[in-house]
Amino acid sequence: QEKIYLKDYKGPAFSVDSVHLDFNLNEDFCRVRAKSAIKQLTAGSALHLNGVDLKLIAVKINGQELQPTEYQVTAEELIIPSVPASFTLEIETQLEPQNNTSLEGLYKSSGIFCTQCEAQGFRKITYFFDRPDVMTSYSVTIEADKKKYPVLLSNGDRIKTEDLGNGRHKAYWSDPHKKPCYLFALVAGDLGVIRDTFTTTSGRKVNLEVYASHGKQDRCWHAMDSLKKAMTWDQDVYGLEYDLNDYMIVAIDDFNAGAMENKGLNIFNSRLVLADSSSATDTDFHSIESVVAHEYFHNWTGNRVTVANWFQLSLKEGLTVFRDQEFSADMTERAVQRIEDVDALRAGQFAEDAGPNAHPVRPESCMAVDNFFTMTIYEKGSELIRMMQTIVGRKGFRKGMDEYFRRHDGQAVTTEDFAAAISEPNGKDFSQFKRWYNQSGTPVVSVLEKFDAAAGEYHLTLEQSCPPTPNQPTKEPFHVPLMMGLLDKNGKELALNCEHITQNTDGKHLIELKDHKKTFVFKGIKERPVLSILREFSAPVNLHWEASEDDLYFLMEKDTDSFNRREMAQKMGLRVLSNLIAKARKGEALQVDEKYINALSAVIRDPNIDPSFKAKMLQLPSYAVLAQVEPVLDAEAFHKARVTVRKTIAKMNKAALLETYRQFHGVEPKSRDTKVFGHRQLKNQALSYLAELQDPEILEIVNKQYWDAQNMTDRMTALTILADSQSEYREKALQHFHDEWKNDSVVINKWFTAQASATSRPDVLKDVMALTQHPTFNLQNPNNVYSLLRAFSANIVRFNDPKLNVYEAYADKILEVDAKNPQVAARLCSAFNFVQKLDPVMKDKALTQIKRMVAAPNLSKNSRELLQSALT
Ligand code: HT7
Ligand code: ZN
Repeated sequence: QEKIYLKDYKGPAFSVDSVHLDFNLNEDFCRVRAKSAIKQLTAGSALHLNGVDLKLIAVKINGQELQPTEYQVTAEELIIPSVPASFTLEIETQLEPQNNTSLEGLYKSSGIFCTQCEAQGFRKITYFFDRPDVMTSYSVTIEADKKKYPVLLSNGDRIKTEDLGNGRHKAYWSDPHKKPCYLFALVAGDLGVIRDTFTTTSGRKVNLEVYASHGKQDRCWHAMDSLKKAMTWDQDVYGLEYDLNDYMIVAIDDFNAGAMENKGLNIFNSRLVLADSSSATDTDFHSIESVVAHEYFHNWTGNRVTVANWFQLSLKEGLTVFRDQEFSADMTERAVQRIEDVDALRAGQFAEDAGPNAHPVRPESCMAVDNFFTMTIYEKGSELIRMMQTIVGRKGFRKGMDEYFRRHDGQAVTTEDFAAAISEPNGKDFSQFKRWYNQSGTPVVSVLEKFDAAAGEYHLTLEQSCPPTPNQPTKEPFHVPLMMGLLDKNGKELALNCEHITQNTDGKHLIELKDHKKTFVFKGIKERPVLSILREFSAPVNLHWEASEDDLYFLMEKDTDSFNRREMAQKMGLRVLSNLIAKARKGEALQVDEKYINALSAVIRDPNIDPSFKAKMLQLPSYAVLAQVEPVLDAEAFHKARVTVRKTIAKMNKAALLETYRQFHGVEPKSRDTKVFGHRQLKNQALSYLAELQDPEILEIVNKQYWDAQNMTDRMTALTILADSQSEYREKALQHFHDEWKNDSVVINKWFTAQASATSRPDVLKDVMALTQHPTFNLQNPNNVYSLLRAFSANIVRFNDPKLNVYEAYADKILEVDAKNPQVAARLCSAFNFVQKLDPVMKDKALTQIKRMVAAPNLSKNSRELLQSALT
């Protein structure tokens, strides 16, 4: 299949001053008339317009209809070899949105017409320059049946609505801001709405509207509150105001991703809008707040300044993820937010960077542009922005952001442009730093320490390397900002007397490692200090540091950097688990290290640790992390080791865990305060530890929590525990949840996930396959697919169970989904990223299935690209 390359990128040969789109929506077809004012930028260019799955009705240039001999239609283009220097182009196409299962372009979801144009969906609406560097002014008219589609929305300003007198009506919209076509949006349907207003710093009154299906309006207020918080934050932190009179959010049930930042008209997956305490967990509320903010922040980082081509996707996504992470940190607890973000980065992005689909943050090539929407582009991209901020300090970063908008507002630009805007006003040289954009793989930083008591010197040697990744066998050294400190034996920060240490404007001490290897000498150190390095996870690297156990336990207790306290707990957890995994693989008995249990027990019993932070301290390293650090992905051994540790902790701390549970259970069950959220998290974690004991008395508490729950967090915690048990309470609770929520397209997904995520039940494959046939499951609904099939693939223990034939069943499902919706199928393919980590028998089974899928005659290029690389 054909690849596209960044090196082949050429600027557009035409510009479009304006486009008018006229939609005539009907039940069995939709007519689109597009009228564009076009100018040649490169004289004599043939006109190549992108278009896929379109029925072309007519083409006119300057009002004259073209004869079929005057143009050419291919599977992906409309080509007009000869056009004037400046002209009006009219194109009429016909679509069938009701049969569009790919959920890109114009499609129907639960009776509502809606669009998804990023990355290349606009070409399924009309023939156009479907590339982000062609920015145009849009006006739109939408005509539809008035009763069935009373709400007609598009981008920008609402001009008027006309009653056409024949049961149909027509809405007129005009967007004053130039935009690329991927930000175009249309919604037509019968929707409920909630309204509010927001007045910007400079006095613009903005009408805020959140649309959802009728009866769901009450669940939209959290999204509305989140939007107002985001608007305030962007003004306060970056001085950025909203620039239109209306801001609309529409919740849609069938949506490939989370949400879409279309100018003035965000379209959201319903699961990221709808929430109240009986239907949504604390985590759902948190995700909604952060995604609503993310899409809002795109208005400046993505829409006002957009990408020159899709290879630059991280320019907007990495930057906007960074902005939403910082927003969340300000709305909640900074350290806890950072821990969550780094956990997600490690579990997902580090795995991606170590697997067959590793790619740079600014990739060089691809087969399917949609495959660019990865954790590397988003989450690693965000880490790159964070490192820039760490290097220049917050004030310096704000100066750089101001400069970025001053230089590039209204333009389509590159990651190079961004780096220049941040570095130049701060007098920094980012030429080496930019390697982070071009080189894939997670760098390793090795730490070697030496204390010279006689000289009063502490020597810190840092050496960096980066494992080979696809097409990149060797790497140049990165510019790595390492935030650090040295502690005395009481945990006090020592003054750092080292010529290479810098202090950024936020007062943080930094080593900027640029060499392959370098020793940093700290003078005036009287006693052996304890090193705390990579504070706040200041760079996305793997640290190889053979610190002594004593130092790790010391830092766990005393480090002034909260992130590192938890990090040391993880490090110790990994050492203990690796040891047990090795034993389990040899069939030896498992005994958990006493010191480790004592350290975690001390955390459980310490009343001075903040509850939400305590919950993070008590988490064991995830299966996803184990799969990366262990030489072999041995699901059974992982499970044995992890369960043994959890059980031992529970056994040794049964009374203390019960006390924690009782202290916080039932307190302010409806509150959404961050503090209460933390209390609930801790007491539910205590319960899940206790459940490892499988005591009837504990299962009774779990069951009672299920039935008495006054919020979804408590209910789901109990259901998840029961779903993974052989308890007599299991079936009744699952049945009840199903009966309660079977008609709720958002909530029922939790029921699928609870069953697909069970690690201890041997029957999960059977359960999952039976659920794919369940009347509430629809293989064409992405949320159903993700919450059942993708959740199952994330269940590393059962997905890689050697006793089950999982890979074959899963491959069948990928093929089935791929035939309808390639984007969703491609997201399922990442389950095979660990293939090189499997033992020979399992690897062979996985490769057999991958080969079978690649050989399937009509496999989409999305899935093909991801699977093929797993074979090389
Ligand atoms: N910019 C949006 C990405 C997106 C998307 C990508 C591929 C397929 C469907 C999609 N829907 C939305 C979301 C964001 O990052 O803000
Ligand atoms: Zn985004």
